[in-house]
Amino acid sequence: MDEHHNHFIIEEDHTRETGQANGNTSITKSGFATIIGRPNVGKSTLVNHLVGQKIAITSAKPQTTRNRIQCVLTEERGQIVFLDTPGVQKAKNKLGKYMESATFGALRGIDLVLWMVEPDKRVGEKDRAIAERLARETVPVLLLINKVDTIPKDELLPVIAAFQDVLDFAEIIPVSAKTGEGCEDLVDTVFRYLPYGPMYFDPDTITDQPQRAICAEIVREKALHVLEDEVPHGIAVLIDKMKLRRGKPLYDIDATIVCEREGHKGIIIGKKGTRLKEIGSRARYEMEQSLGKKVNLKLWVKVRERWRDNEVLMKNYGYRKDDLE
Ligand SMILES: Nc1nc2c(ncn2[C@@H]2O[C@H](COP(=O)(O)OP(=O)(O)OP(=O)(O)O)[C@@H](O)[C@H]2O)c(=O)[nH]1
Ligand SMILES: [Mg+2]
Repeated sequence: MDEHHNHFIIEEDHTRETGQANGNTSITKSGFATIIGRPNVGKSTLVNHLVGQKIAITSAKPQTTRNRIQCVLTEERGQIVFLDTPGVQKAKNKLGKYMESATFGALRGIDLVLWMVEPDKRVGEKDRAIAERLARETVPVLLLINKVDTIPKDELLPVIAAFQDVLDFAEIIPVSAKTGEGCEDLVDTVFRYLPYGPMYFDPDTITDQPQRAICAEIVREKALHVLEDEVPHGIAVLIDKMKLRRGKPLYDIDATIVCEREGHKGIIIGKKGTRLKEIGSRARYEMEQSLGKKVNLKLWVKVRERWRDNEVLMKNYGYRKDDLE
């Protein structure tokens, strides 16, 4: 992030023309907007909707997102880089600490914070703690009241009033990441707050996530959907092999689901392997959508006790502290 930061300092007046090569002069805006909030409020659902592609996995279970994920929205008027982050929650292990760094580190060197909340007028302690943390930020904070499709219109004003009491917001925008309501307004507003400047990424870029990481996340998402209770929270997914078959539009992918206990392994596999099969067929379908090619997916399950407190294992599974710098 630091190099971007320098970039802002160099471009003091925040105006710069681009597109001069072909004689056209167009002025673009570009910058970074971090989405932060409690688990399960809909952060990842929103970024997927905004960039028009499923990049970040989502589920009805809290703590779905574990890494910081960049999703890029490019329009003629400029480029917004959204940073999706893990939901703010008390860390219970090293993975939790890692997730915390992924979230709060995403507040450095950015242009705008989008704080997402549920449409509930009782502002809980956890949201108050987030407000206190955000009060220290110098960049503008937009409040996104998500899931407005779940409440009657007349319940919105009391929610707005309640949150206005906890922080000084640049704007408050009601949205529904599910139906898309309010999202155009949101994008217009974000652009208003971004500085003028050239785009950071090629217009074709949608995310910083490598295809391998996306495939691993797809398997984890399907495990979250298929498995009950605490089991999916102890899961990591490793892509052991991902290879395009010679001369064929087909990927051979081997992936391992890592869990924390022998008992969990049995649950994941299920009677006669039915549950693992279910995870596999759902994951394969979505990988094919994402890769635009056929996929031959083989899934394995192994136990690594307390991997969430083991930095070496965490690194292997894609949770690398160095990547968060
Ligand atoms: N009705 C409704 N449901 C939504 C909306 N946005 C998200 N959801 C649902 O809320 C749940 C959580 O969504 P996620 O996008 O995974 O939430 P998150 O904030 O990324 O959660 P973490 O990654 O755990 O922090 C999912 O079941 C979504 O389908 C919305 O606008 N309306
Ligand atoms: Mg998420």
